[in-house]
Amino acid sequence: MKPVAKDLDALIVGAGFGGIYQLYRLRQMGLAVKVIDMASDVGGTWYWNRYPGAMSDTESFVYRYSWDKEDLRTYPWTHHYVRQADVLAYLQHVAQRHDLRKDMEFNTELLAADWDDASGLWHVSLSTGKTYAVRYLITALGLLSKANYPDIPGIDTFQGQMCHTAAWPEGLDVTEKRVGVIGSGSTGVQVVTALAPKVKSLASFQRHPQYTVPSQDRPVEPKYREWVNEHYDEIMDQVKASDVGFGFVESTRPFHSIMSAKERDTIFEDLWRQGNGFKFMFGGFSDIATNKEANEAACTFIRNKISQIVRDPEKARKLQPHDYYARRPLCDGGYYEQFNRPNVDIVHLGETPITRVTAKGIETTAGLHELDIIVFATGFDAIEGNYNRIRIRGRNGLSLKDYWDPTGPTSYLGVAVPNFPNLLMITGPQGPFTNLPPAIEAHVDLISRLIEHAEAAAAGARTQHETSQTGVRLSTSAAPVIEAVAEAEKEWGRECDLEAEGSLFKETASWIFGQNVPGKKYAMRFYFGGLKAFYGHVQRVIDDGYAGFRPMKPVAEGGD
Ligand code: FAD
Ligand code: NA7
Repeated sequence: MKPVAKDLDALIVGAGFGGIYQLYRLRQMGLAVKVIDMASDVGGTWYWNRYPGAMSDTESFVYRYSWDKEDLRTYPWTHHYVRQADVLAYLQHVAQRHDLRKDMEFNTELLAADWDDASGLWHVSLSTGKTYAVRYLITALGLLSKANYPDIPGIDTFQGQMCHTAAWPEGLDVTEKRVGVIGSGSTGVQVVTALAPKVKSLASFQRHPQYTVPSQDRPVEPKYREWVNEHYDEIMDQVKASDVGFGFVESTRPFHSIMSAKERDTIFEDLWRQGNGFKFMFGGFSDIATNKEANEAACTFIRNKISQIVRDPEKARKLQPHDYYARRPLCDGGYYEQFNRPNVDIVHLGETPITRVTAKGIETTAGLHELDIIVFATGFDAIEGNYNRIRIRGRNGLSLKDYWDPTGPTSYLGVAVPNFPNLLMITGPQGPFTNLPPAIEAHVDLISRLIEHAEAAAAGARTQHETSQTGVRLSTSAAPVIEAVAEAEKEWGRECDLEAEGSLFKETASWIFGQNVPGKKYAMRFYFGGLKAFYGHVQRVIDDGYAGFRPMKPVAEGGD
């Protein structure tokens, strides 16, 4: 039988932070690599999410790659937080600087991928009609790339304009418009804050109120930038040796080590003035996310702030959350303040649920809100949503969707899944829950080392073959294969469970555990052990000869 020809060493799907860096690394290894993305340019999240107010909630100095030291020190950023256009420009700049676009193909969606055991290749089908046979299929699909549209009766009858924040229509004019925003997560908070001063009226349709703290964004002083530049090595080392990787030192002080309520409030007040959601949650006390009393103290502090900021007591009441402060912590540029505008209202869907959308607007049990524009800030079918829309089949035709269906999405270290050889995921399920660029770098580094090791092992096997003088054709056992073993995946799942033990995040409904989309399974979708521990796990796996992966040492004919 004629052997199947390999078109590429690796196909990388996704041109965001993950795909860009992975291309850079594999190209340095001399492999033939291509990146595809269904977008028309690089950027990923920052290509798609162009809604007014879109910005990072990680501070600028650590929301970037750490591997290009010169660029780190010379690339400009004007504010303490980067806006969507800034991150997009940065990623475009990185692609340009390293001449990466020549190996990228845009407006191209991966539709299907089938593993072929005989050739040790993935056969992929693209929306352009092209097919490729590739050794490694690397998915850099992101955690949040499949938008979640709510299923509300009558939605198709609306005669105004509707849009999701992740697909904001270019040039949409909101001035003098009556706008309804559904959703008050990170995105809802940002878009409401940005739209409120511009529109005729804004109604925020809120299912769960949110705890959010100020970002305290401000322009960057030259002296601060100088300090950052001088300390960038230490900063990036600290990020990788921390839990959440947000560029501040996490507190080791338990809430109950401070007995005075006044002193505790002073700590919260100081954090509020410094800004940043992750810092507020993890920078003052060590146990806000695990100790119920500590959590409630933070909640009370924020609720009091809402009462102080929002002048209308009825609006303030509706905006006050009463569940745990245990979703991805948010920060904002003056969110609660917007509700002091006479043109901005809050609709508490817990009290007056949406009954339907009509031609004229959104109807709740309290009546009709007439609208010109409905904005869906309703988030994403996160993590496996990005994978399940692709038909991925591993060994013996097993589909990834079916493999994940009984338990929810699982993996080994967030990068590999048993039965799916040479499928390597960047930020796959059960990867670290942290600031993402350093987590992405950890995954890209592991994937690059795995490939390097597998290629070397296969080359060794081929050399053995050629010198054996048996005249036998090269067997598939000499094709590089990277595959997680089932027990390693299970053990990693147990590790993820263990790390989330006692976390209030587990008891609070959000996309992190899959509770934002009807029908999704509640499952452990992240590793909560922190970046330092994750880097440690990865290093141990490497030091133990890629423990948890099928042996990749040079093999003899027929064996593996
Ligand atoms: P993405 O940037 O999501 O890129 C994935 C790419 O894959 C997309 O371009 C998509 O088009 C492409 N793709 C998916 N499926 C296919 C397919 N089948 N075929 C072809 N292409 C495909 N994280 C932080 O750490 N800090 C923050 O402050 C922060 N702010 C955020 C704000 C918003 C509004 C959002 C939505 C996310 C934010 N995130 C933040 C998370 C953010 O997604 C990551 O930080 C980071 O940008 C992810 O990069 P990525 O390359 O892994 O994935
Ligand atoms: P999120 O955090 O999932 O927030 C989505 C919001 O939309 C949230 O308030 C949801 O309410 C609301 N929602 C979702 N479906 C509905 C329906 N059917 N009706 C009413 N309200 C609904 O997504 P974001 O885009 O804000 O943020 C995602 C991540 O991106 C964020 O963590 C950052 O990492 C950046 P709920 O609270 O579920 O009741």
